[in-house]
Amino acid sequence: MTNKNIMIAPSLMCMDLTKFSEQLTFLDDKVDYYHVDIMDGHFVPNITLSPFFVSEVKKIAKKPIDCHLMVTDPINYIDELGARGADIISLQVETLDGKAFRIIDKIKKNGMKCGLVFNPNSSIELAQYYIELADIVTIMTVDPGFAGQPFIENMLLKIKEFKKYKEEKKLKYIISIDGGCNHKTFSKLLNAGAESLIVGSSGFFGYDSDITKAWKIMTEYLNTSKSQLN
Ligand code: S6P
Ligand code: MG
Repeated sequence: MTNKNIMIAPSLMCMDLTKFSEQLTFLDDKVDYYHVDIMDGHFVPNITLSPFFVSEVKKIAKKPIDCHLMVTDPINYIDELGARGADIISLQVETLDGKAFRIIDKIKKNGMKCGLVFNPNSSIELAQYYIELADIVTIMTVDPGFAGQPFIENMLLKIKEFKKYKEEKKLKYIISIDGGCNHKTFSKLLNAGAESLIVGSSGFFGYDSDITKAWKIMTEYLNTSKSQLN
């Protein structure tokens, strides 16, 4: 079954920070949740948003905030992000060997939901004993670390695999996609089984510097893709 009720999560590292308040106020009654990339310069060679940024978003946003942790040691971030208003913490599965259950438990004890993120070459088996604990599973369709990278077409097969696994095991996770979600990929992503799209610079924020226009352009593309679903 393909998904017409696709969720949208703007990637805030791609927003215009000179229009922080204006853009968040515009988005808040339209999006499903916010995606906040937190990097440490070790797990990926970049540094972007921070726990402080999360608390600034929280002053305006009513929609949930999902923090995508691209950090070597995620456990150090959980308490602070919880205190600053994060609603979901998404962990890279590559950072969890030997500590997955402890970290997920900590996230849930802080009253947050837990997401799991898979790098392009990480397979579902990496998390097979704890994936049932995930509320959201995010499939990276670019290597993590930077916005505006080319979409990896092979990931369409992986999305189908995660969809099949979810159905077979009767799991609850939402299938979310991070990287290159735009008019060139919307139809393919929806057909493969994507349920939530993280939209950044190659699509939404890149369509127009005026966020009202950018939103209109994106929703028109999305509506066309939905109407063409197999
Ligand atoms: C990448 C990061 C992403 C980007 C997003 C940008 O490491 O996890 O969340 O912000 O992919 O989207 P786009 O359209 O520029 O690829
Ligand atoms: Mg991300």
